[in-house]
Amino acid sequence: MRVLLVHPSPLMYSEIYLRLEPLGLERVAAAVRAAGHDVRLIDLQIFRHRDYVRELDDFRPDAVGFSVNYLANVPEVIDLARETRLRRPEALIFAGGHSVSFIAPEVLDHAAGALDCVVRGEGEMITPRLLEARGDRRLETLPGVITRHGAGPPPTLLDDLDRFPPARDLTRRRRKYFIGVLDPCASAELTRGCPWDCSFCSAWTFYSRSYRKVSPEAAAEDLARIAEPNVFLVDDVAFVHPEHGFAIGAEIERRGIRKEYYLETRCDVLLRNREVFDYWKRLGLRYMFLGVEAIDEETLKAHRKRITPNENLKALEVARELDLIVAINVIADPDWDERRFALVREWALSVPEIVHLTVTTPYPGTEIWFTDSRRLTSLDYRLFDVQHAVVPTRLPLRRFYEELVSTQSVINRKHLGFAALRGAVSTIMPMVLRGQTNFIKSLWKFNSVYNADRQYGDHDRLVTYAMRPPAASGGRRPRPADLYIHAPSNGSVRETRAAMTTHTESAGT
Ligand code: B12
Ligand code: SF4
Repeated sequence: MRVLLVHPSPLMYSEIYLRLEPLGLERVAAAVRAAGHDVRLIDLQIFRHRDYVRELDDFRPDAVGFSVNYLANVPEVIDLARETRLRRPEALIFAGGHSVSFIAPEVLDHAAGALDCVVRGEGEMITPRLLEARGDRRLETLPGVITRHGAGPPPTLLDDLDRFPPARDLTRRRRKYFIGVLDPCASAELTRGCPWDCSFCSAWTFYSRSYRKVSPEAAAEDLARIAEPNVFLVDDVAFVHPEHGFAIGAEIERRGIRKEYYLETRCDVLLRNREVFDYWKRLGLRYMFLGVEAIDEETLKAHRKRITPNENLKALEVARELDLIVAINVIADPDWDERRFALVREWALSVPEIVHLTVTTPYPGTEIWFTDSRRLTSLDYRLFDVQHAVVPTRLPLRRFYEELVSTQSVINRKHLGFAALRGAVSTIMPMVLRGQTNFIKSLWKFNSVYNADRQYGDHDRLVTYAMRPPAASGGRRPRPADLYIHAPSNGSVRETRAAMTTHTESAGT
């Protein structure tokens, strides 16, 4: 069967800093290809809609699958599915991925028949079975599959992450993938899931709080296959188990793999497992992203981050000692006033790290989607991108965006100002000489993307597909299991317990 897999366009507020390969879709593609199908993949972060239409006409797929990891992409994917139905009426058209897993019935309703089904959860095991069942009227008997007529049993977790290494050969124009100065940059996965349970996050609910590891041999084998000199590690929290990081490192050394790496982790994990990060520094670790989220105790508790401001500060010191380029995230609450923005600006300028601001956003799949009693001010999927306020702001909305943008631009100037750029010339010049210009182009985009008028104006756009607000919960916290997408497997429960034992010792909870 001819199968076309599609990744939607980038969200404009992230395109300045990065553009990364659709790793999840590449893994689904690998599984589908292993089942004997002819597979193509098109990434609309790079290609245009007209390229997609051309691909439909040339390749004439029997099945088309869309990846919907991001809520903000929902309207685009529904429109693409409708267009696809017109051009390929007999094709099996489906969607899968992180966000759509939490809102499958409403997306099927919006699509009004343009989507045959939504696949909840991990796609590797179920997609080949779904293709086999094409034409069967009872697709919804398959695990994780939802149609307008019913839903199959909950999806199960992939028992072995070593299977189906990403089909990177299917992504075209790979030189377009980059993150900051890591240009070009590939992506890889060493672990999947997160054992913590922050109230604003859906990474743990999607994977039912499981935590699984790729074997050191398979991880190194995958890295060895990567042609790019730089690698973004997509793990939610890198090196929760230091011995796993050391074992992969040993394989990397044995094979003589030399790359530069970017990873994301928690401050307490860095404090506890400093040696493994130190070791990876020697292997090529260059960038680290730390989810600090808040600078005061009360907000950290509200996020259930299970860490103190003091631990966060200590972790920043450790990262500085390791001489890594560190970016940190702080969550701006719509309740912030001018004084609070000023405080954060002052703090951000006082630390050498790159501070990134996102806006508190209750998402389907998170606990705050149910508990945040504040009324949603928008049901436009496109605004749920952590750069817009979708609950009432204390400041007038426009003023809120002015404060947000001015805080972001002060921080941006600190890192990308003339003096900072002069220091980066030695990094940039070789890239330019190699024709790698993603990073250099991104330097001039800030003002056109982060712009209070534009962000405020986004609220006036016509809403064709409105989100379904959460059922009234009276502000009650839902049971974790009610948020989970997958039915946890025995192996994954064992792994999670092991991860949590280490975590509990450190957090004292
Ligand atoms: C890596 C990552 C990124 C990369 C994205 C790379 C890319 N192009 O896809 C970068 C750094 C660019 C990124 C950016 C952002 N991200 Co992000 N990201 C992640 C992260 C940590 C891992 C995703 C990943 O690669 N996993 C590994 C692969 C193998 O899994 P996967 O993609 O989920 O795919 C599997 C399944 O979902 C499914 N599947 C996926 N596609 C399809 C398609 C079909 C047809 C089928 C059947 C199945 C299927 O099968 C795959 C294999 O099992 C997730 C958290 C998480 N754990 O999921 C957050 C996450 C997805 N990101 C999130 C957010 C908020 C963002 C940003 C908006 C943040 C910002 N500050 O701007 C931006 C927006 C990016 C954009 N669209 O332009 C949120 C999503 C929120 C939401 N509900 O929309 C998440 C859940 C993080 C969180 N803690 O809440 N992100
Ligand atoms: S530690 Fe990170 S990935 Fe895990 S639940 Fe918290 S925010 Fe999400």
